[in-house]
Amino acid sequence: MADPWQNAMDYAVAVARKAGAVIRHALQNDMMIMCKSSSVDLVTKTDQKVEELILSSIKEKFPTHSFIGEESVSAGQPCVLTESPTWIIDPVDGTTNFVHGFPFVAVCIGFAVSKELVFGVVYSCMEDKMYTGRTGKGAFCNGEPLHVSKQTDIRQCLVISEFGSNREPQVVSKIFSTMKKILCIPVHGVRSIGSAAINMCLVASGSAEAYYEMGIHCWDIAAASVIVKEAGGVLMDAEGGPLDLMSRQVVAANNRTIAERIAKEIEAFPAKRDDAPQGDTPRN
Ligand code: LIP
Repeated sequence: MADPWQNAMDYAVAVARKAGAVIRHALQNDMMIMCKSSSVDLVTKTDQKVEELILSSIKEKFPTHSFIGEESVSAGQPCVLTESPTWIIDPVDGTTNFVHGFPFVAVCIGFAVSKELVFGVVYSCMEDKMYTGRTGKGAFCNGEPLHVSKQTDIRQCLVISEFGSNREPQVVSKIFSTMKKILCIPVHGVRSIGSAAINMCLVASGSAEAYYEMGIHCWDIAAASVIVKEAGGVLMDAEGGPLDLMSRQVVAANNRTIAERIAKEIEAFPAKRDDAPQGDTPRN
């Protein structure tokens, strides 16, 4: 059967490559850094420029589709996933890395139809790695198939997580307490790369067994979710239920045993859903 969205996915790959070139160029030049919810929640002119490039390119070809983009939502656009074909975009995943020249920065383009993710494109532009996943058709990095690790023993696992940008002491305590519990299982190690999407692609590649994060956003994880799933991995929320893109939490792992073991240790903290009305307080 013909694949109705292959054309859209090929286009997303081309747009992500173009966006990656803009990011690489910006790294060599001056970047204007700004703050969103706090002094550690960064955004740059490049984030905005790259989102604009991606949105205008896709809108030109698919004018009737819907869009959720990190910078558009930060500027007050709604963040709601409807039945309509919807592109979910993070122009620069790993903005703090980008600002510091820490070489893990990704362009993320996810695509959902009837609220189901259809494909995901994650371009790790400093490494020139193009990760793709198409529901039912596998996951790839630069054209090579991806497979998750076969490990089932949590004590033999490498786990990735992040510290996020919320510096409220109670939140930071929960992050450290969860990490401590996971380290002391003990697992082989815990890593922090600074890009949710690249973290998830590392799970899809079999380089790490699990990634979890609380406080994450839908645009950070939508595209990479397809890649993890298509590489044979699983996704869930911190209670072991199905992943809800808007819920601000994710556990991605090579299999259910490892995902559930990680989820068991997570001390969740409240975070406003992505699809909740925004109000006056900026998102973190
Ligand atoms: C970032 C993530 C990172 C996470 C941060 C933030 P951004 O995305 O990829 O892993 O810890 O909270 O969401 O803001 O660079 O697109």
